[in-house]
Amino acid sequence: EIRAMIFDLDGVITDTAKYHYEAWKLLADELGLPFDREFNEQLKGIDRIASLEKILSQSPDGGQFVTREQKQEWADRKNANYQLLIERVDESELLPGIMDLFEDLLAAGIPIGLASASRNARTLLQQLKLVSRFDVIVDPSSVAQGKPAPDIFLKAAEELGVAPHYCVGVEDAEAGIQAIKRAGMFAVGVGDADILSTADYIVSETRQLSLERINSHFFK
Ligand code: B16
Ligand code: MG
Repeated sequence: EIRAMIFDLDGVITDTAKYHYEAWKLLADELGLPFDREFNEQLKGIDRIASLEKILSQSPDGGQFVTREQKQEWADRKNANYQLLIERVDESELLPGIMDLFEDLLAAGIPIGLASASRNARTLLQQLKLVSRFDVIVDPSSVAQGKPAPDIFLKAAEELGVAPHYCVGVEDAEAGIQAIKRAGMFAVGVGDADILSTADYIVSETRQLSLERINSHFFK
């Protein structure tokens, strides 16, 4: 049976992908680099510096001569853009169905973990008034490798004290589904079935998430 559920943040609990997009777009424009919504898809679930490196790889020299200090400065600039954009996020930006799912998990006694790559995750949960709902919030800077490596999901399971095969991971990004599968967990994908094809169960929108339905697919 399901003994824990571990959630991604951006794209699952709230739609911050649009703010990440705008913040990167501002930086990319300043640097004269191409960047559009399609390219932004590749950055979902990917940490800040790795995202920057993907954007820089679009420059004529592939960004190979950019120093580590310069990368840090640009990444900081993107984050400053992002923090301004998320300043006014509140409970109204919680994605549909999430609160109901949390209520059902609470009623069923199933603990909830957060496995977000975002260093802004705790701030966002505070603004969404959700911090107390989580039994565990993994600090992404505490794990060696970002998604698609399984580290952050494994850390969440360990902190919850639940073996991975009793855990369900919920993700909107391809890299995130890979991380869940590599952790040996049941993967629920939210979004495009073609992109998330390796998930064990896929819904197109958060409003379709229900504990009952996930349960009926769990390692079926
Ligand atoms: P930050 P998730 C990820 O969050 C985002 O999907 C990704 O686009 C972002 O670059 C990453 O967090 C790092 O975020 O710059 O705020 O530390 O989907 O894993 O919740
Ligand atoms: Mg995500």
